Amino acid sequence: MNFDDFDAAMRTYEQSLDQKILPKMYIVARLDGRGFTKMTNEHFEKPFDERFKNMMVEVTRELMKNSGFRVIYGYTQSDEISLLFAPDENSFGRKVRKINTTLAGIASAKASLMLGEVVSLDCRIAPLPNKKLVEDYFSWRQQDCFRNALNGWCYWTLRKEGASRRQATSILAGKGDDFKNELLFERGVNFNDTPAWQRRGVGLYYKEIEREGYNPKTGETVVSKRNELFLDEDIPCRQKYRDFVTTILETTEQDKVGSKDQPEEKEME
Ligand SMILES: Nc1nc2c(ncn2[C@@H]2O[C@H](COP(=O)(O)OP(=O)(O)O)[C@@H](O)[C@H]2O)c(=O)[nH]1
Ligand SMILES: [Mg+2]
Repeated sequence: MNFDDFDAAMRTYEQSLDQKILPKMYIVARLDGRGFTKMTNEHFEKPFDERFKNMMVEVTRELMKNSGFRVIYGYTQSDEISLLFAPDENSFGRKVRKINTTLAGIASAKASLMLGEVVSLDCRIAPLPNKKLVEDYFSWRQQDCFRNALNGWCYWTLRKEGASRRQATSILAGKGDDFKNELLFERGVNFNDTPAWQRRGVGLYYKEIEREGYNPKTGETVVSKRNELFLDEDIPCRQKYRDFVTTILETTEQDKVGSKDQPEEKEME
């Protein structure tokens, strides 16, 4: 068999598990730290550490700016990151394998460099058929954030009071939000006053920002508009969060329509 035939025959096996995300499906990728319970216990304050959150923000930023995929919204809470792709993102023919491995590789490398030890994040994709499900997805992750934050605050408050792992877990088992809020309140913590990033997570998206610059040729100060990645540590919740996510998606879709009509505006981006 000549090499070309051999090559084609072998590639058939390699490509036998390849899947592509169907056209028109919205793509959301979620990365999650592997074994981060152990790693965070060793290096970070419990239940929350601003340094850990800042690290996850920097990993999100790296994925949004340097992965080669057009990501229009990044959301991070706890040890996870969700990325919403631009609807017309067709890189690598929307191959699941390429998206997962590229994103997991970049996130793992960035987090390892920041921590100074090898850590990894996995990646999975949710292809979502409509905007309502994109809203549902992000609302779901935000509700997960809220529940984990409330539970984490209770658990570590009890542990710091002297409760064992087992005792703290059994006190909280099967209890609702009211019980947990009350438990904290009795100990002088108003859960609603804890930082918003802990209860809601944080978002990153592009925003038009005006920058003042100096033109050395004319000696004038000029104002230019630039699309910059903006970190929002006070994102809304519930229905307002759903509307916020849809606005980001619809703005991207409208921009695309606008840029076809006015090609000169596209150059400004
Ligand atoms: N100490 C600390 N731990 C955190 C922080 N944010 C998230 N974590 C932990 O990260 C872990 C994430 O959960 P999960 O992905 O299910 O655990 P994994 O399978 O060990 O990665 C939980 O144990 C959280 O308590 C933080 O700010 N500080
Ligand atoms: Mg994890």
